[in-house]
Amino acid sequence: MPDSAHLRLFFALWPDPGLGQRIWDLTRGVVRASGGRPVIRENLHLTLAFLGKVDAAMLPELRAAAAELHSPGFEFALDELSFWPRSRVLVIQPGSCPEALPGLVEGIWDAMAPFALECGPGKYRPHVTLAREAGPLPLQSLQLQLSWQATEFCLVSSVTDPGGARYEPLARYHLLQATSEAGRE
Ligand code: 2AM
Repeated sequence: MPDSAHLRLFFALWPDPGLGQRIWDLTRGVVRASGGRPVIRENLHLTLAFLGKVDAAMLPELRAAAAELHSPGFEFALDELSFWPRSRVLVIQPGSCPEALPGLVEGIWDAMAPFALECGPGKYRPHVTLAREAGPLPLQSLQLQLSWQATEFCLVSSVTDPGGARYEPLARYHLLQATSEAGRE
């Protein structure tokens, strides 16, 4: 039965449609080869912080807390394909990432600290999940780099439909640009 009193929330970087399409196009071969269940193109994202089940009444305060963050934007490349055997997912991840990415994640968790949430910070491994219930693959690299210019992050609600997970962005937050004090939400 749907539980309207609670939301399943996470913060994420969401690719713009062009980047989402490039990730999709470049990874179809490897996704097929993995034998896994592909994540649909609209759902491709990079989670920053998974909050878990949250009392819906806390949403306004939680959004306001996130809007207080003043984190810089950054750029990174998704350039490593991996199979994670424990969760049986095929992922693409940055081989290296600027300090600003874990810095943003830390800032989000600091901002969430007053809310005593179900989930908290764990070991952070930035990745985009491409397929679930996948099988192992020989190590391989992508022919092209997927460059991601992170200029904003989102608060997203995860809804489980009969057809699978559906993600609804609830709020967007600008990351600061080097030349300007970016606006909020
Ligand atoms: P995944 O893609 O690696 O499965 C929405 O479910 C997003 O939150 C997904 O990106 C998912 O990561 C992540 N997620 C779900 N449950 C999680 C958990 N318990 N800890 C960390 N991230 C989680």
